[in-house]
Amino acid sequence: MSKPLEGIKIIDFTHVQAGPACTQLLAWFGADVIKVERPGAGDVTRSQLRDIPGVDALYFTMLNSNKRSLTLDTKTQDGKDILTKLIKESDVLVENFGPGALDRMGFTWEHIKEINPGMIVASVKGFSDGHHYEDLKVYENVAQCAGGAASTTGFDDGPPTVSAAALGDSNTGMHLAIGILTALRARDTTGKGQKVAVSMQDSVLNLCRVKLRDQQRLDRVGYLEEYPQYPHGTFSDVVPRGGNAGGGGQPGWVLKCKGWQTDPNAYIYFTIQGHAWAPICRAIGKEEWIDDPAYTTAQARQDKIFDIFATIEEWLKDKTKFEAVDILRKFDIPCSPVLSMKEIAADPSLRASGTITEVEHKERGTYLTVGSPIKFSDLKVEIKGSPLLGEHTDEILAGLGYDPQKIAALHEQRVV
Ligand code: CAO
Repeated sequence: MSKPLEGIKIIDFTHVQAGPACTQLLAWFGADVIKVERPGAGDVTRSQLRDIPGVDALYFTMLNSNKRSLTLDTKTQDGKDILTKLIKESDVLVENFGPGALDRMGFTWEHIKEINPGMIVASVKGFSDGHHYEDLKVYENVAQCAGGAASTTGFDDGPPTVSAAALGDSNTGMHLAIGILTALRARDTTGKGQKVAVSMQDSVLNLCRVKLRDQQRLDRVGYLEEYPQYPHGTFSDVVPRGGNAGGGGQPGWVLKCKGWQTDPNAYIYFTIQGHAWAPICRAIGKEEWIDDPAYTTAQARQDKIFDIFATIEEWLKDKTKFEAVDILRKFDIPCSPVLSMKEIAADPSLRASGTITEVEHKERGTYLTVGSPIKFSDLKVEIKGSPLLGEHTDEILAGLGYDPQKIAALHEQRVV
């Protein structure tokens, strides 16, 4: 089966997580992604957090599948010549170097455009161009703090908290992938490439837009009724940390189940949907609440929402999280067990859908990774192992017209 992005050639100058997550996605969908890495070392994640000595770390393998690897020292003249040849025949260059690094290498946007007017240059930076922090290097948690996620995550009596989800890294990579596909579509009609830039701060903020909604509501009315601080606590003039509150119009919380004393994940997330109040009362054996005016409306329930959650926890006391969800699903109640990574790794449904998948790697054997979360009716996304450092250097150079003697000399001089 041919893949939709077949024929698109991408120079992948990315490292760590934000950029690699973007190019990996495009490689899954058929693009020829050439990962350019420094000879000898490569992407720092090859050696970070290793679990097997001398073998590419999972950090690398899980973000660089389906790519080819070319080693190249782009600070040498030969390296610059090779990169220039590659730019001439590629469609996209993706990079997430520190600010200004590509320019310092001699490959400014103006210069790349001269080499190939159809080229799309896609960049991830911590902050957007012209921002007062534009010179800063940025990692995941820095972005979560700058994008409004940390100040609004965690509990009211605790410090700002970062999420385990890669809101700054992989999320920014996903935004960049959308930008690249949009620029490719534009090029189909104009024939011209363009620069696509995504900042990690902006991408985090894009996912935190409901918190900006809340800031404006707070400014206007002085309280936020869906937060645990309402109505018994106090609000300042900034959006508070909402703990595990639902955040939308449906109150929710993480509730203890049987075994919570010893199992850190013996919990469910329970949502009280307004129109599902009667089924909830039936499910937990509190039929008397169905028509009690003290409980019938969401507004009436608000000041006792934590007493209601405590009653549900009492009902959950003798049920595991899985048993509880099996009962609640029959009442159409939005809920889920809190799943550990161990449970997710073994989940038969995630295996069947390919969202959790086993991949072969030349040196490490089989490992688990997260497959495509995007499912297509006409494309089966096949996840292949990540390349070894420089695995495809010779074939890529040969494709650019270098003969075996020249390739050997480039190795000798450590250009590749
Ligand atoms: N050949 C020669 N030189 C190379 C090279 C190659 N193949 N690949 C990279 N380099 C050079 C760069 O040109 C740069 O050189 P100068 O600074 O001398 O011009 C140098 O390597 C360092 O690059 P860097 O600034 O990207 O690397 P760093 O480890 O200091 O910083 C990071 C890492 C992630 C903080 C920074 O790249 C960054 O802020 N990137 C943008 C934001 C981002 O994507 N962050 C998310 C990372 S995922 O958590």
